[in-house]
Amino acid sequence: MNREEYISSLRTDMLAMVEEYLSPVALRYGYSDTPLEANIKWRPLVLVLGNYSSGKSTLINDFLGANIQATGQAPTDDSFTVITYDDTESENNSIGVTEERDGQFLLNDLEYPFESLKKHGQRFVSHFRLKKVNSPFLKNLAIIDTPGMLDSITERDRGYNYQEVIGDLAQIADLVLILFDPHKAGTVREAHTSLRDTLPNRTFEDRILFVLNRIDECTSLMDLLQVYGTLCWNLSQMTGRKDIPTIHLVYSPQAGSASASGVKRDTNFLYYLKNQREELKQAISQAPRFRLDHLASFVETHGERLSHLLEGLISYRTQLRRFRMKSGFIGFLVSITGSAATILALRAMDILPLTDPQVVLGAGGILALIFFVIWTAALKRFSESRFHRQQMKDIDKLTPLENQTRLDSWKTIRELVNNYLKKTLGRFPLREIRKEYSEVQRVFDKGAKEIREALADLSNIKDDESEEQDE
Ligand SMILES: Nc1nc2c(ncn2[C@@H]2O[C@H](COP(=O)(O)OP(=O)(O)O)[C@@H](O)[C@H]2O)c(=O)[nH]1
Ligand SMILES: [Mg+2]
Repeated sequence: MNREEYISSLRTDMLAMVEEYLSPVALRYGYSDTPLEANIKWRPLVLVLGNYSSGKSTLINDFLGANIQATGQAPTDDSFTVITYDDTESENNSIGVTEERDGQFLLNDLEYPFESLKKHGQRFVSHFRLKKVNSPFLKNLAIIDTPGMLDSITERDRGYNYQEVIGDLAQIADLVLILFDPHKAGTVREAHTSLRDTLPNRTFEDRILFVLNRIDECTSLMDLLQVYGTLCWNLSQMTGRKDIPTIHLVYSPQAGSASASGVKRDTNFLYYLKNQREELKQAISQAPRFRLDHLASFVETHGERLSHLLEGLISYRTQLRRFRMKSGFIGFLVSITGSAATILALRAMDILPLTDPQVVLGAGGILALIFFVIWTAALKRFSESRFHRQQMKDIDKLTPLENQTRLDSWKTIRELVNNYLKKTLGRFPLREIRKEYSEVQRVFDKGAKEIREALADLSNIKDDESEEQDE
């Protein structure tokens, strides 16, 4: 089996697992409105973010090998454009747009993973579009070009919540490119905040590629170093970390020479940096591999949260059972004592001729039974609802929250547990939930582990192959 087939069969397995075990649970308890696999079933996806005129569209055109996206100094394009491969077109034709569709289509056609973005409203729909392009670069991945960030534009001007949109897109994407340019090195706080809030911690760093673009516009090596320094400083301010992520230094030779006229610059330093654009292209073409990483952490994250949710419900039911058993036992004792006391009292008062021990026993038994029935009815009516209220008040005590991971996952499902218990008043079948729990656990433990192992194997395959090529 070659690499591509291996990756694709792993993907199919993972999707089947999510579809069969995680999605039904997610839908039943309101964890998600759409089947979970809808987010991950499409092709590997690269999201390109950055300031306006940082060169996003120029870079994309460069990779595609044709002028597909409009470019220009002013904020030309205010749309989110999904650019994907057209399987129906032959590659012999010159590269170009073969089909265009609008946002309405893109959000409603279930082949695409964007259904969950419907919530952003009509203004967003009119700024969302699809382009099919017959470029070989898109064979294994799709790209999203985005409108630039503009500090001066508010949500009201845009008519939709930009931060939330890129947060949602970043969740679906396997790789996120963030572009800076020397003029505005480090003013993408907006993007960073929403990425930080939406991407899971453990994959956050791996999934982002930082790019300093248009470096040909630096006036000298010193100037470039200064820009680089500023960018690093801003990045560490945003990430709260001291180590600096890799920053790809790139520029577009065509765009560069077109704009260079008149200005005198010492761009000899570019000679040493000429390869970075190719490296970036290489890094992006790894998107299908990142897709597997993404899938593994997708399964881990949602598996963890869903099993936490079920754990909360199971804990409620187990405690309810314990409470019932305890009250039942007390009820039993109370009934025996009560009936014995009644019989003794009746005898002492000489009301009934209770002399025959068999009659005494029989009467005692019946009395005890009556007491017990009354007790149980009262229990159901009053003390169980008190138990329920108490549990709802102490809902955070349902499951142990011993570390940050547990606290984080609890935070995401606490409301759902609360709602479900409220809705059902705690009356739901324990056995069914136990079954769901063990299935989700299995996917979470085994599935995620398997795919991580497979990923390790995969990097071995790659090493071997490249060694062979080297020889
Ligand atoms: N000098 C130079 N200009 C560039 C480079 N990349 C893009 N440009 C120019 O910058 C302007 C904005 O580019 P565009 O791709 O539209 O930016 P976007 O708004 O981020 O999509 C255009 O006029 C491009 O020609 C580059 O690497 N060097
Ligand atoms: Mg653009």
